Amino acid sequence: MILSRVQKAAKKGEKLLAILLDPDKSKIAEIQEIAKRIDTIKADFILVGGSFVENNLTEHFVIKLKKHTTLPIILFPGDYSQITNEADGLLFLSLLSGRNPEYLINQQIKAVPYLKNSTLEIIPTGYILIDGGTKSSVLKVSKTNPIPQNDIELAVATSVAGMYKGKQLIYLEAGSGAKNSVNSTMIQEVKKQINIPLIVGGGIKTKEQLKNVYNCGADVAVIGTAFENKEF
Ligand code: 1GP
Repeated sequence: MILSRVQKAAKKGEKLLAILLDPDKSKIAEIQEIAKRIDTIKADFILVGGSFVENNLTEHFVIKLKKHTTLPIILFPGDYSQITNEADGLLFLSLLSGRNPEYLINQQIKAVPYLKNSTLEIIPTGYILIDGGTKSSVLKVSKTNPIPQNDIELAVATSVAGMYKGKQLIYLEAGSGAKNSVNSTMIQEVKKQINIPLIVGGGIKTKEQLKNVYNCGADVAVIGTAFENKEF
């Protein structure tokens, strides 16, 4: 089970790496090579999703990817229509930093018919957008404001509220391709105040940054763009 693996690792202080693949950007013809590279860097999970993915592409992508990897494939959908039972798990996201009901509850309701008979492991996740210095896709699609990097108090309160609401994971997200990843103080302070695993992603471009994110308290780091650009 994916969540229990993350929980156990977090307890032991073992750091996990997830590679994010966007079916809209990754070429299906290159999946074998992509899966090989993921193996080489010893990732623990593959996240699949994006803000704009055309219909059925996610399912097609996951089916192909499964042929070349044994790693758990976790959906990270920008929209309920990206849900496919071909994956292993689903980050059931609520965009807690935003005040748009569509991404707080409406998308989740729309997902239910897709999940009723599904075997996906559904993982309730508090998704918190932090200002990464660029207009992220999440910001554009959700039409919500990110939490400023210096508002540590708000990031902490939002994360703790997410935990009290029953989320099993908190995901601090600077946005794909962010100029600035989530700052060290914010990661440290959020980590101190929650007792559920913490995921951090967005704008992690170097091994040093990755190490720092782990040292500050992230249990799982997510890398998308830098992997895509073969910088990892
Ligand atoms: C985005 O956190 C992920 O949702 C990964 O971001 O593409 O910047 O690595 P990057």
